[in-house]
Amino acid sequence: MPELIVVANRLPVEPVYVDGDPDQEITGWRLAPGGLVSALESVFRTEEAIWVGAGSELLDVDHGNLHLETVSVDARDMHDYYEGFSNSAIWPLYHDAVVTPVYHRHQFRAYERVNKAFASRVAEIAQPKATVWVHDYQLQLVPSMLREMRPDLSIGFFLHIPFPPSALFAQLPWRRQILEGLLGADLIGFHTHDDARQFVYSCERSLGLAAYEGTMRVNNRRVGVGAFPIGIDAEGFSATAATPHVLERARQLRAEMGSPTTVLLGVDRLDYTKGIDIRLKAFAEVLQDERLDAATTVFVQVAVPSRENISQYQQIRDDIEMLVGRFNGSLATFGATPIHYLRRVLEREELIALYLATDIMLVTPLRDGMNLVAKEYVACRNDDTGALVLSEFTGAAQELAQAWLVNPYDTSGVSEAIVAAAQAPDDERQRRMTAMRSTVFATTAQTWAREFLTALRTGIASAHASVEDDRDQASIPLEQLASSQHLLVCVDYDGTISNIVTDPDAARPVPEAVEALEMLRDVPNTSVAVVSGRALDNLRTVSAMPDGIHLVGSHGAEVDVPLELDPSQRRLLDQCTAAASELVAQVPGAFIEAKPGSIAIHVRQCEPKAGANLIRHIVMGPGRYPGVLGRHGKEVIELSVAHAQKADAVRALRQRFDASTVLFVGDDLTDESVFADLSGQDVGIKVGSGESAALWRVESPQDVALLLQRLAQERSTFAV
Ligand code: ADQ
Repeated sequence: MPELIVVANRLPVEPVYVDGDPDQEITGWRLAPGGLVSALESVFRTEEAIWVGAGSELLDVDHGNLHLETVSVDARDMHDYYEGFSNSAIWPLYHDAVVTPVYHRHQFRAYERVNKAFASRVAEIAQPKATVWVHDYQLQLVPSMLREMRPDLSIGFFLHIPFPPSALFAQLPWRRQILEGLLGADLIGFHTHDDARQFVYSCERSLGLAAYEGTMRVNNRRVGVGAFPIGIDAEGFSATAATPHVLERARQLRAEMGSPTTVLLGVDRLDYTKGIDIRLKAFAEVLQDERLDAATTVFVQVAVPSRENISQYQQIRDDIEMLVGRFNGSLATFGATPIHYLRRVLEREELIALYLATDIMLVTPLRDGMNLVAKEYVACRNDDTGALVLSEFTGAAQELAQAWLVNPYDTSGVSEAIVAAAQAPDDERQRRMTAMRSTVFATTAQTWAREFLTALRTGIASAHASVEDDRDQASIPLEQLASSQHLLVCVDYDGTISNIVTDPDAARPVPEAVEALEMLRDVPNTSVAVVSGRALDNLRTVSAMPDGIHLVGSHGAEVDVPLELDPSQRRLLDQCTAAASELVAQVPGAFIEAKPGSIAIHVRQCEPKAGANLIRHIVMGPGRYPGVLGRHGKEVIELSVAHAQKADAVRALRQRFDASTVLFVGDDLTDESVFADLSGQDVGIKVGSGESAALWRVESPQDVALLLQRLAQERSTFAV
């Protein structure tokens, strides 16, 4: 297994000082709080890795299987990069601009410098061909910077926060740089398909790039884009929640709250995206309207201070504390304070005891990449009790559909959901919780990391991860082809597996397409053929196809062996050639390609009008000789005396191999005869634009190569 390097803004641990005083000596290290660390921590209990994060250069610590490496950043740059560009521009922009993002050029320059410092550090320490996994919005330029320094590395990027709609992203003055920075990765992961799609749309809009089945082509490289929803260490949370002292602590907590009938809970970083103020208002409404009893209902809000140097964070903290004071002032009675507000970090066991003491968990962000708190609460409810009120605008809502889902902008809706959850019959709550628990235990932090790293290392994302463009027609049924009994793969040559070039003899196949065809050739019960309008001899020379790949030339007249004309066909061909030569001689750029059973008159190098004119004269002249078949192609007309069509050749091959299914890929008019002839489980794919009888379509020979590679990989798997 190649070396694994995780790169994140922060290190996963923080120092513990004597007496908690940062001026005193460091006595040890503990896990730093936050979503990214809590997800990855459980992964590195089993896998060794290097973790690169910002910090003092003096640091040289190992933490279990993790070796820590630091990037030292100058204090001023750190401020402009972290509080500045990362958290005052990107964070609000990516969270639907719930507060107005601010764009300062000097902050972006600091962001570039710090990203460069991270990339350089990784380039310095990474072993050849190491796997590098870059995390989150603070380091979006690292993938391309690192690729430039170390093209041998395999680079993955994961965004822990949402990706904004393309119309919103477009306001970012450095949108190109950010997209190009990310596209330096081999695989870019998001929490949801929606996020992945938004990213693809922004690449289309700002860079003119297109994605096909979760892959983008960037400077001849393939970049995978997919959805990898993060999970938690569900077993770990559940096991701690089952220990007697944690259960006892949960009972104690409830007693300390005055043994209320209903306990509600919110646990968040103190952030304006988390919707803490909304749930406070909704809760207060419920008590004011006496839908729940103020004397027997308690709402606990635990909030960890976060990014306190940024003014909006000071503002949201003030707002929340004002609301808590105001509502408690009007709703409290002696011995019953409805809102308990704790601004601090809780130890893991205390947090879990609190989850257990809670009847209704409130998770109401205005926007959240995933939200791990919702999953932690569910994982802790070993007896299937409890209820979750969850914002639709979290990644978690896409998985935990059995929660009481709410629009956090609608205070009445949130308060109604609180009442509904409080009054729901036990069996309904249990049914919902059981379903959510099975999701949380099925997709954990470990499965998330494994899926992402496997996709990065193999280049194949699971069907579940890959983004399908929902505006596209149905995706190509690759699995159906991969699992067919005997598959015959036929591809046209020019414009299908080789790019169109001016000199026909210079048309070489896309190397990845050849590799894929070779791989398919080696899979049992699979036959492969290149079916071209070119003369067989010429096709053999130009394509240089490996042995075992069948070659069909002259539109199907030559299947693996050269064509032999009878004397009358020979005479007719000579007459056509003589007549066409006279016409061609008058038009600069036109030329004749002689083939065993035909001649092709090419006009692609002619002045367009003159070319079109020449074709008309050919059609009216030798094209009308009895026994001659005229066939139009792209800027070419072909006159043949041996009347084969590509469809005849494909039919013959199908019979010869007793193929159950045919895949045919082509771009030219002459390929239409095959598309029209396909049936049943066969698949026809047209390359490029224009009318076609093919049901599926891709854009270019590079797409064809990609498709063939996928097919080869899938069919090899089926064959095992
Ligand atoms: P965060 O915005 O930090 O994460 P979240 O996913 O909820 O949000 O993770 C917070 C973590 O911190 C949880 O593990 C929680 O238990 C812990 N935590 C919160 N408050 C705490 C407290 N007072 N005491 C102790 N622990 C506390 C970012 C994105 C999310 C995404 C994660 C992971 O914003 O959308 O889910 O990364 O990708």
